Amino acid sequence: MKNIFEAPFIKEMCEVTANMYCLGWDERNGGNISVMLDEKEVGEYLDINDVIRTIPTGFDAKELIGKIFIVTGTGKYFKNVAKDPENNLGIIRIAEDGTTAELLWGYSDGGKFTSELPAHLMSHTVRLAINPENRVVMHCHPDYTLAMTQVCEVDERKLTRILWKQMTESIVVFPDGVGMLPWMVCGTNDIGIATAEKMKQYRLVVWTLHGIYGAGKDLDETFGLIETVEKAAKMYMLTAHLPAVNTIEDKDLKALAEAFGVDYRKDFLDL
Ligand code: 2HA
Ligand code: ZN
Repeated sequence: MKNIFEAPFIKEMCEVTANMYCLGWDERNGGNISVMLDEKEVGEYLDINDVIRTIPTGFDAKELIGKIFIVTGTGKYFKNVAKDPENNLGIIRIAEDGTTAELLWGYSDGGKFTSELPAHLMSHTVRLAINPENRVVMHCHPDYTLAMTQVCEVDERKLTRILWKQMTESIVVFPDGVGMLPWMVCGTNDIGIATAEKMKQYRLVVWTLHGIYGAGKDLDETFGLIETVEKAAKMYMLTAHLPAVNTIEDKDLKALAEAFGVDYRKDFLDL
């Protein structure tokens, strides 16, 4: 058996949580990440038949039965993941009943997965149906994205248009736009269902006065999506109170999307 602390999936989780903490996106126990792992790869580091304990998830994830995920722990701090991955992370498999998680590694102090597991697993299910390569769901609390939700209406067309117009990269990176939910109680099946519903159209979903969800094929892609939204939100919050002298017009957004060959939300432009 190989040393699990050397496994790429553990090292990447340590790196990404440290980066997110340093960017200020994950204060205290804020944020959570889940990554679907390849059973064969996990089997090089763990006896996947050895279940440490079982933990009810509180909902039915029948489309994900048998799938293995590495998930950040509830109440755990991103700041601490790299120095103690075995306590702050867990590797779980969705059991045959669809409603139980089998712990294969981690949560070593008796803990469990993030309270946002419903939003994660429901989002995985939806994104996998759209793109079988999807592996990652990531949630965090980036400053400017959050600030924007204080001053922008809960209107994803309006939000996306503002973000697209802040900088050239935006429409190229997230041509599918950004979904937006009104403020809701977090950690519930309801917010999980609402997020997954948005994930049918978007890889990015903003939670008003809370944070953002991103989904992608790997940690880099997902982090990059959120990073680009946050950069655009920052440009907006730095300049919204000043007269805009130079702006990207709708015809420019169309030209950009066409130049980069991205399939964008045409109904989000006024042409
Ligand atoms: O895990 O961010 O949304 C802490 C949170 C809850
Ligand atoms: Zn949160």
